Amino acid sequence: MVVLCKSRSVNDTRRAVLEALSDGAHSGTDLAADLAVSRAAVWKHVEALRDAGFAIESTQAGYELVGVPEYGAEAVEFGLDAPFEVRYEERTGSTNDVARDLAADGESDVVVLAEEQTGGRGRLDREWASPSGGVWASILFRPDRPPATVPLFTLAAAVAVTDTAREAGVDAGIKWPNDVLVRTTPDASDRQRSTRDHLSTEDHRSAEDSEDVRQGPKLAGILTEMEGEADRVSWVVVGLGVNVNVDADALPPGATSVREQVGDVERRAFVQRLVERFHELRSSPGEILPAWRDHSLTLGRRVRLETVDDVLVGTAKSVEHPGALVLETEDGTRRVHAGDCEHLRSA
Ligand code: BT5
Repeated sequence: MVVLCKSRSVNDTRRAVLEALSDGAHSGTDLAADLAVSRAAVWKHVEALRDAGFAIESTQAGYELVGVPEYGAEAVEFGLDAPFEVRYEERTGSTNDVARDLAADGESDVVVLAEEQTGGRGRLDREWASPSGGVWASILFRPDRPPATVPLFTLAAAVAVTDTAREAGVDAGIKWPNDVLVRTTPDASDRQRSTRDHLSTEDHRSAEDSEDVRQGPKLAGILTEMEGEADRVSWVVVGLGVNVNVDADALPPGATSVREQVGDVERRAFVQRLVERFHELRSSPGEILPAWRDHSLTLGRRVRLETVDDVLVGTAKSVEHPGALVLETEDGTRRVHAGDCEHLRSA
């Protein structure tokens, strides 16, 4: 019988060294024996980890891990309870583009992070401001599903962002389909009005529409891209942009950040939680819609929906698989699969 044995990559060994050190001090000799590599190789991996920002002391008991870097690929991978490899770029055009290139190279289950994006994209090629301090992340995976179900992953990402933001103390909720907003109170109406005053004429859509926009500032957005055939997805990239440790001044009008709402948080833990929650949801798709409905700021609201060829005003009644919004309008029930949604003051 031939046994095929996949050899361990450098990265796998580095991860194994780190994992061992997280349990306490280990001598170079023990690590070498446990991982079936030479002592020189262990030393090289320890040096590489130090270069990546891990504080590893050489004590009498052996190597001891005493500090983890604030952010970066190794930092986020360390202790991540989800099966993803993490890549990190200090500065890149768009993490979605990096992830798409990785997909073209046949890779999967990778999270691409960037400190800063110079060409961050929203839907319909809109600009996405991505200054240093935010969480700009793209998750690449290959679900064994038909392309028509992919919008469900966008909803899952919005749920994951909302849960993570709430755990950080931000009162977040979801505006259909993919915006995470901070919930507003009546007191916030002045701020909203000023937000609206900042919107461009184009953004105002209908100047003659006298209904007030009633929605909180935007904390995060999601851009899902995919490639596939009629009955099977080849790859999906879910891009998540969350304004975390960012000054509101560095963002467009109408945006907010975790810093502005509750102060700075540990980005490493934030991304880990985000990716773990997304992984939980993609592994249990049946939970996505109920969680989305629970977190929705749109359901029950009067909304204006702008689709490719129509503008609809009505009450958002429900969201149906795989993410269509059911709208009650004066002309009856309409199901909308894609478009821009604005929350209006109740009629
Ligand atoms: C989105 O588009 O909300 C999707 C944003 C996805 C960004 C992530 S970051 C990681 C990955 N790499 C990328 O290149 N993209 C993804 P949309 O719904 O079209 O909203 C875009 C609009 O939001 C813009 O036209 C601005 O009005 C506003 N906006 C731009 N930057 C913002 C920011 N940082 N925070 C809040 N609003 C912003």
